[in-house]
Amino acid sequence: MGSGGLQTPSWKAIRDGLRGDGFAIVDNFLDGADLLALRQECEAVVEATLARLRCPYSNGDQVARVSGCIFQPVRPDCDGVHGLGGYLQARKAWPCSTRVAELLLGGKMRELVKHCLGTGGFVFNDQYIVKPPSSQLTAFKWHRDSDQLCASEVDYQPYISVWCALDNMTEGNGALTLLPGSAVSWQSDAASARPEMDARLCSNMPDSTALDRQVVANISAGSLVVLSDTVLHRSGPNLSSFSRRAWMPQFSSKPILCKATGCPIAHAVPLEALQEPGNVNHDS
Ligand SMILES: O=C(O)CCC(=O)C(=O)O
Repeated sequence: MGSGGLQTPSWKAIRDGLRGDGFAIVDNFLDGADLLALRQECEAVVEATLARLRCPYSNGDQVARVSGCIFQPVRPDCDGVHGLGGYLQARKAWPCSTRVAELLLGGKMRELVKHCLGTGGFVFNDQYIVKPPSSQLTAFKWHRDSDQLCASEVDYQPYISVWCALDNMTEGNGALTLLPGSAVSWQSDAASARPEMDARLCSNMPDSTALDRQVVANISAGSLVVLSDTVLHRSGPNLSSFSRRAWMPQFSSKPILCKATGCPIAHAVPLEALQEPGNVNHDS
């Protein structure tokens, strides 16, 4: 954490942040080559998504309306994607980049996940959040990432979101804003988290006194925020003249499954099943 330059993060500080505040900021996690690959993949994924949705990127409000500013490299509903082989197959095909797959599944990310979750973890989801320029419709209201998993048909498991800034973040372009201490106390097992999860369902708007504590993550490109799936956060609209891009892979402690079918509700790619950290075999 802390100041400038690529260095080994303080894992303890990250864990303490996650458990205490519900999030932790890690400066300069990505290097220049990571950023370049992510920005290139991001551009290709946005282009492919908007072509499918028949939406021009020049109309920021329309982009925000049709995409919700969310762009997924591998859509969970594609046939055959759920297994490890299927996921890796999809992740090496256009518009995805091999270099980003190596980052997502490789040593640096696996170490971060292991320190945060205490286990090897599973890739649960992977998405870009791109706010087109000058659009009021690009704000995200206060929410917790796992709000949508409170449905009783989902077998909830705790997870983290690794929100990586691909551009310098400011209040003017819609930086992430978090409420420290708003997360359900960190549990690595779902059974203990569940009652607290259910109790907080109706409490997504922080009271005005709590708002004094909100933290705007004015972080630079290459830095990241690790969030508990239960911490309250929001982001403002992008009123700048440039796109605002973030990459947000999510990692669960166990597969997150639909109770009725036993299928993953998004992905469930076991990081520990991959052999050499940093050396992803795309043919496995
Ligand atoms: O990137 C952002 O501005 C916020 C994204 C977010 O909160 C989410 O995807 O849950």
